[in-house]
Amino acid sequence: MRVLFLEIDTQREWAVASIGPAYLAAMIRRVGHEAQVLRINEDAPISDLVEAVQEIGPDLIGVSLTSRQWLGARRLVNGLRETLAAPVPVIAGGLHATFSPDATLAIPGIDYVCLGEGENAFLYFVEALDAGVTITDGLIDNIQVTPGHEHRPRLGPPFEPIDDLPFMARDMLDEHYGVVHMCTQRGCPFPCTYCAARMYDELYDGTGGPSYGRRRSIENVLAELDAIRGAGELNYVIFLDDTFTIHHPWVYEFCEAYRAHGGVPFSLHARVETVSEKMIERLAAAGCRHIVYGVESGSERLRREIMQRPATNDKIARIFEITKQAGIIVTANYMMGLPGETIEELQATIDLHHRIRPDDFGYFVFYPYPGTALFHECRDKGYLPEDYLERPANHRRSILNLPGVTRDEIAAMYDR
Ligand code: B12
Ligand code: SF4
Repeated sequence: MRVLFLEIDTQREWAVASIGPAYLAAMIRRVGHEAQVLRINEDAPISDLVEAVQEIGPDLIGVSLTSRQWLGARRLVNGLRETLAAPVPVIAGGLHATFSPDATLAIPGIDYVCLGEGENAFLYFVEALDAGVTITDGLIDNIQVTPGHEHRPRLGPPFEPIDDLPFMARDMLDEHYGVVHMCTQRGCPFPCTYCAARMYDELYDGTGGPSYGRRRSIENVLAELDAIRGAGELNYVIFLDDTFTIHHPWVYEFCEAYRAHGGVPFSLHARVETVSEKMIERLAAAGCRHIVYGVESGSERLRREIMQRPATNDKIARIFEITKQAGIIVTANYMMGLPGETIEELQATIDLHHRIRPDDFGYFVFYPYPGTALFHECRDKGYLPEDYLERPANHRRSILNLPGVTRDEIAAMYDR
């Protein structure tokens, strides 16, 4: 089978495309299928897509969806289906498709949805299509064909052992100058109420089977780095893991082994509660040059009561200090416009920012991602507009009707 993955670029083209397809491509290539990726902007003319698809001639199209990509994907896939004389089957997967499967399947042009982890499901699916089998609901774990709760598929167990996953197909990403992206784990054990990433953990918790959260062995991670080095340049590693600094014995052992293995500079994401002075020292010695922390808000109340992130401002300030002293560049990520947030609390975020003085920061207006606890709260309390799926998710403009702050107030604070 010749499989084409569509990468829908939204406001900007990210340096790395979706990671999921890079794993899926590696998985199906192992048994002889072909895979490639086509990047297309959400606003591209349909004719560009049609032309490219006709040239490539895929037997199957796969599209990985975040909530940001969903509207663009809908337009493009829909247009493709209307234009092509001989339709190519299309399957969608990823976090948005997993938590909005019915809306995704309702798009004319999307024929199948993959819920949850994709490696096994996609392999069986491709093999079945290749064998000429008609895919129906219930035939393949994780694969849904017809919209509706009653058609929800059984979830197969997460792929085990995780070390047996093939390394990502790096030609599916957009890596240059030896700057590479790595995943050492799947899942995150924390309960942040706004986070879509952790919802896979919860999805699999409900199956009674093995948990989604697991980590590769250090040898396996180093073997992937060796393979990259063997194939070209390796100058910087960006660890994409949600929270790299969990499982402390693993992290300490990794720091030793990584340093002994060449210690290429690297960056990672962390939560302040998961690091200590000792850990920062070890990470710095191993080559860590940059840490991104989720600070989210300057209001301890909001973090504790609404976000389930109980760290204090003092703790955050201390960890920022330690990180900077270790010579590590530090980025803070913030959110604004959460349910229950007041104008004073928005101001508290700016105040905390001035106190911790990160080297860099990212700031995003809160968007309620389907599946999350705050999505349900916003829907139940009437903050979520009926047509939320029709409204683009973007960084600046809230889609919510909140009681405490208006959209304009949030946008003004965003601009400040
Ligand atoms: C790395 C990363 C990025 C990278 C790469 C993006 C990507 N989609 O992989 C970059 C830097 C580009 C990025 C950007 C952004 N990201 Co980001 N990112 C992540 C992160 C931390 C890890 C993703 C990852 O490596 N996963 C590992 C792979 C193996 O898992 P996976 O993607 O789920 O794929 C598996 C299955 O979903 C399935 N699958 C996936 N695609 C497909 C397709 C088919 C056809 C099939 C069959 C199956 C399938 O099979 C895969 C293998 O098991 C996740 C958090 C997370 N843990 O998911 C957030 C996350 C995906 N990002 C998120 C967001 C919001 C953003 C941004 C908007 C930034 C921001 N403001 O927060 C932008 C928007 C990007 C976009 N184009 O839409 C949200 C998305 C929530 C949602 N419902 O949409 C997440 C979940 C984090 C969160 N806030 O909760 N991100
Ligand atoms: S720590 Fe980060 S990845 Fe984990 S649940 Fe919270 S926001 Fe999500």
